[in-house]
Amino acid sequence: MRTQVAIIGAGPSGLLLGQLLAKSGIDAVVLERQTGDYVLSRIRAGVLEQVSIDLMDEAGVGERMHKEGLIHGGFDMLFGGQRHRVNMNALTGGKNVMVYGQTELTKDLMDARAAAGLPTVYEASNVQVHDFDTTAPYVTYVKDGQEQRLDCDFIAGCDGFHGVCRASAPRSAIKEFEKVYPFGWLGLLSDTPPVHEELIYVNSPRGFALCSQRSKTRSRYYLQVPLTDKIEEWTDDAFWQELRLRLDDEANERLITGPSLEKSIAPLRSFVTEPLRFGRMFLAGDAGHIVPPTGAKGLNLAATDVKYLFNGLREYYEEKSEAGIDRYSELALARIWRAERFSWWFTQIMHRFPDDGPIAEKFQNAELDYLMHSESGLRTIAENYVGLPLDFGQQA
Ligand code: FAS
Ligand code: PHB
Repeated sequence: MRTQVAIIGAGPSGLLLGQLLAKSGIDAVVLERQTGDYVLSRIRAGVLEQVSIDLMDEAGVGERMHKEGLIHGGFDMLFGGQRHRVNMNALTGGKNVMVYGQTELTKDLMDARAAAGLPTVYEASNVQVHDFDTTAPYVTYVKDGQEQRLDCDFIAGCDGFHGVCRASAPRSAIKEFEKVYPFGWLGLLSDTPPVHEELIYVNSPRGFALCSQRSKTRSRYYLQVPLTDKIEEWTDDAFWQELRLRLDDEANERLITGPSLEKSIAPLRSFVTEPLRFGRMFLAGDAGHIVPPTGAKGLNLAATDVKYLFNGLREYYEEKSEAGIDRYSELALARIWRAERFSWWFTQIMHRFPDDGPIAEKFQNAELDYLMHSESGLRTIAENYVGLPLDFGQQA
């Protein structure tokens, strides 16, 4: 079998890239090791930047997102028993974010790909990437017990943090930067109405909490927990009880609890691979970087990687120019590092780091106090949270 672009991974990165390529008449085959249902069962991101919303529209899959997504002009930060609203809309000249679950976004992309009859091989096992340092790369995989080969012009490594593509890059050519945080996020999804119209980020003496949502009837909550915690130790009642201890009276009065639809603990890390290109193989999304979810950047960074990569591939096929693919890594990494920094910084000010001693808590309180009473402090949070412009920092 032959195609122009072999896409490894049917998560948001792979499916969005496949959709954009298809709309430009560029052939791609998506190889995914899991089933589609398994991919949809993973509960992850919830907040879209305008850049991601625009990309979904460019890919022609934005209809349900606009119908069901919730526009948020701000969010609350709760610490020291005080609630402060970050009015993103006012601080960024009218920008907002949209609450629309990654599961829904992935489903929209999956459905569009299937409706267009575009090739996706689910349950493709033992995917291997070959000769990506030549102009004739290829991919091998096993499907229904049969070894298959897919010849291509390019390989898009959209296979996430544990994928095969980054692992196949020559060690001498790759640099990895990593910071692992001394805690995880325990997430719970429930069919209960959200506790507030917008999100609430909490820094309480017992640790971080986040009150998020998926719709007017479905909520998503997170608690900072020690890395040693096991999900089976957390009953629903224990979760709700701990959440209540971290919220203020107003939220506690409004909180409606209910059975969990999903509960999981995710570790937090900052991770970046440099470069993101190895000959004819490119890394995009979690395959190339990971952010702590505090800044709601993971999915949005994946989307902008895909935008840069799609632009480069389209330029290659339409204008026979390699300028775009040559610049992919540099362009994507500039945006990635800005989002990594914001996600690290927002994690630092909103979580408890008991090992850093009491003075660290004093610094944190002083920083939060300053930020909430300074328009430029609030603006720095707002402009990073809504997402920096795609051309941020580029020469005028
Ligand atoms: P993904 O990991 O989503 O997709 C990669 C795909 O490649 C998967 O379907 C995988 O099965 C497949 N694959 C892997 N290896 C393969 C192989 N060898 N062959 C074929 N296929 C292979 N981001 C936020 O913004 N907010 C959040 O709250 C948030 N929570 C998260 C919680 C968890 C537990 C995790 C892991 C991530 C979370 N993220 C969050 C980040 C997440 O949303 C990612 O940024 C997003 O899934 C990135 O999408 P992809 O790059 O497509 O990677
Ligand atoms: C979510 O709704 O899953 C979510 C929202 C904002 C974050 C992280 C996760 O910062």
